Amino acid sequence: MEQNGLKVAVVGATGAVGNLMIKVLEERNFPVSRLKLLASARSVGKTLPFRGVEVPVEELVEDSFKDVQLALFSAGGSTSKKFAPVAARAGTVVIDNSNAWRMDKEVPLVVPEVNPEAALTHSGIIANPNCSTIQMVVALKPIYDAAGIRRIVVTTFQAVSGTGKRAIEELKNQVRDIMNGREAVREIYPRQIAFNCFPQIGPFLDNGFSEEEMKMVNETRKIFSDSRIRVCATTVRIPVFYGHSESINIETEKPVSPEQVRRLLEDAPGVKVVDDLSKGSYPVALDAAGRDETLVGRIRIDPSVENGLAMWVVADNIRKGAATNAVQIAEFLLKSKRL
Ligand code: 25A
Ligand code: L14
Repeated sequence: MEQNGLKVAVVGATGAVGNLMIKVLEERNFPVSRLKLLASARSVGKTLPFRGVEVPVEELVEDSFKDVQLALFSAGGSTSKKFAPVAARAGTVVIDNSNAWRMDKEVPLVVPEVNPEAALTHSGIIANPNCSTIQMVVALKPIYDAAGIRRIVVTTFQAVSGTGKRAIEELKNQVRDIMNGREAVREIYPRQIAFNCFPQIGPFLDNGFSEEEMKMVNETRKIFSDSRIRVCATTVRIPVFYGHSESINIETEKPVSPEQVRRLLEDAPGVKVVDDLSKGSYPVALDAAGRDETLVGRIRIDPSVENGLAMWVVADNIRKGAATNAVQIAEFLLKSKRL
């Protein structure tokens, strides 16, 4: 590890996202002088590899953050609620993947391709948005800037990895059990996930929407700093391991053609246009899995409204939707000499 790098902690290191954070720090050559891996007491005794060295997992406790300059959190909302302020008080910059701090007025909610400068206003904690929101705003930002967006209607098709390791196991086990004539066991999800899909991600709220759907509404407004943008989301769980897909319809302020949108997106950071129907090309979850770009295809006119556009947006929900976005925020802080 580099002498003059940063001392970095990953909280929730043994989880689906935490594990990938370690890998992304390695892949992107983030300057790390020492890596500290934190999880619950359950994981003490495990080690995880970083740059060819096995690093032991330590229990997360109040004084875990001494001398730690940067902490990437992905251990669930209640752990973040409790420990992110503890870390911030110790002088650590926290980039948090949970839902705990996203809508807090003091906490910036950052997607580097969309609102990087918001990160500079932090007072110790920066929030990473929800995976479904991130890929949507990455794809819509260039259109928002060029033509304005009044309204978004989005339906998601979400992979199980967003829920964590135990959900990945649940899909595997159910598929295996059903194919062997056994009954599927259900622990994490409200319905059988193997060979099924259901329109519920998180608990339902009094307004009839799920928590995940309202995250997409509120986070989009905060990231675009636009309280007037209207968003209606339906979030659906499908039996896919990695990669969220989204069907998105937007209403722009000024007219913009699918050709213009394709050109805008071809020049946009973090986006790859995969949209050539003559070759049968459009993006799918299996193509997005393991990559950091947001893939966009099926760009077409929505003839049901004035200035309507429809598109299909796919990304790896635990890379761009979580780990990669968090590391990119840290890279931006470094480049801005704020780390
Ligand atoms: O709903 P939330 O709160 O917003 O949660 C969102 C995320 O938190 C995790 C889960 O991710 C999910 O994506 N999570 C939710 N409920 C959990 C629970 N009861 C939970 N994690 C543990 N227990 P994940 O499972 O992919 O990774 C989560 C990471 O966070 C660490 N972590 C959890 N609680 C912590 C904590 N770290 C510090 N303090 C805490 N209080 C977690 O480490 C992991 O790194 P771990 O040591 O608890 O888990 C190591 C392995 O244990 C398995 N496991 C998970 N839950 C249980 C379990 N084993 C037995 N009993 C369980 N209830 C996991 O498979 C993991 O491999
Ligand atoms: O708010 O279960 O970041 O797929 C994103 C993934 C909530 C859970 C968040 C899932 C999580 C969701």
